[in-house]
Amino acid sequence: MPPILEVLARRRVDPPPVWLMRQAGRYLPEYRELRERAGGFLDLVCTPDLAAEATLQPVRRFGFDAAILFSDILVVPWALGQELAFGSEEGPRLSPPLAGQSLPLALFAMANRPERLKPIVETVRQVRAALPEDKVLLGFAGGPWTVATYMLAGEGGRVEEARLAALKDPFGFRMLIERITNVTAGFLAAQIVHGAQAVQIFDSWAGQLSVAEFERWVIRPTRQIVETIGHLAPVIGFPRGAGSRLAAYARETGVHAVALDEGAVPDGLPDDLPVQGNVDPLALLAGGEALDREVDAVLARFRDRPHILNLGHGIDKATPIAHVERLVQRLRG
Ligand code: 1CP
Repeated sequence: MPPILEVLARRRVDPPPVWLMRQAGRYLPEYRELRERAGGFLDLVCTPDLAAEATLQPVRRFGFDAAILFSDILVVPWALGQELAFGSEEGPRLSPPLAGQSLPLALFAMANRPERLKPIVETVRQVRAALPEDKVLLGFAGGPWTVATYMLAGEGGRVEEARLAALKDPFGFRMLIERITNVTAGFLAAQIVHGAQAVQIFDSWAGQLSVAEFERWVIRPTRQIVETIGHLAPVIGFPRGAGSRLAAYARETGVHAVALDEGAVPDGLPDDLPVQGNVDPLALLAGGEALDREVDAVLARFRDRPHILNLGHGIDKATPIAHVERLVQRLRG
């Protein structure tokens, strides 16, 4: 069995297997070349030959134990009918933003475009066919809460927009979360059926919620996804910034593993629950002895648990390739 699947089945592997969040991307010259060739990020995502190549590049270069599907969490709002643009400098944009609109009406009137996701599922098929047997293909999607924050604000980082909508119109917001949850479960099921061997749910904006909001908008929809697809393949949950609510998240969602951000500690998690993480991306950017110390500390922290080595968040695009090589070398000796 490939090492990552061993760990997800609650067995320790020594040294732990490794992959990195955002392992495909702009820090790789071969990725920049491919993106240029495709014309833009969304074109790259929707051209299966090229997206498969982007998925495989980091595994080929560094020998990571997993490939993660080259796609983005924002393709789900795109399939729900919002327009999506990835500029070359500023972050991605969804239009029109839902903030300020009547959510029940906007949702009712939105043109569903599920066919937009078909090329992405085709990428999954191609990657699995090309990937060596000892490497695992990971599918993914955004957590419904995080996806909703982008749909409301039209861009990243403005969580207040979603919190306000949820407070002012709990019924409309719940309809939005349910729509996202259903499409996400279907999309993940399609990825699994076509070759993804495990999936990760990225809830990047799960921090800074009230206790009630976290329960309602993070835990509950995640549990619903796990209930729908969790028997098909293991689910890794990544509630970034969950802090002291991490244990409740793990227990109540039923995820098979939790991905920890660089500030998270495993206190309160069951001893045999697989964990993933949590090297500080800034230590990877710094490199040298600071990186060695960080890798050693993370390995020591999770020595007694089933553990997949990863970052606490995505790789910074200024990260030198030599630093990634050093991390793998430090791990495998
Ligand atoms: O060419 C480019 O423009 C590169 C930038 C890029 C890349 C490589 C974006 C824009 N998305 C991606 C791919 C991507 N995104 C992957 C693929 C595989 C891999 O990990 O190698 C994954 C898993 C994601 C997930 C994603 N997209 C998240 C969750 C993880 C996280 O970083 O918190 C989020 C929040 C996004 C939205 C997004 N897409 C891209 C950017 C720059 C952002 C963040 C925007 C913002 O919040 O302002």
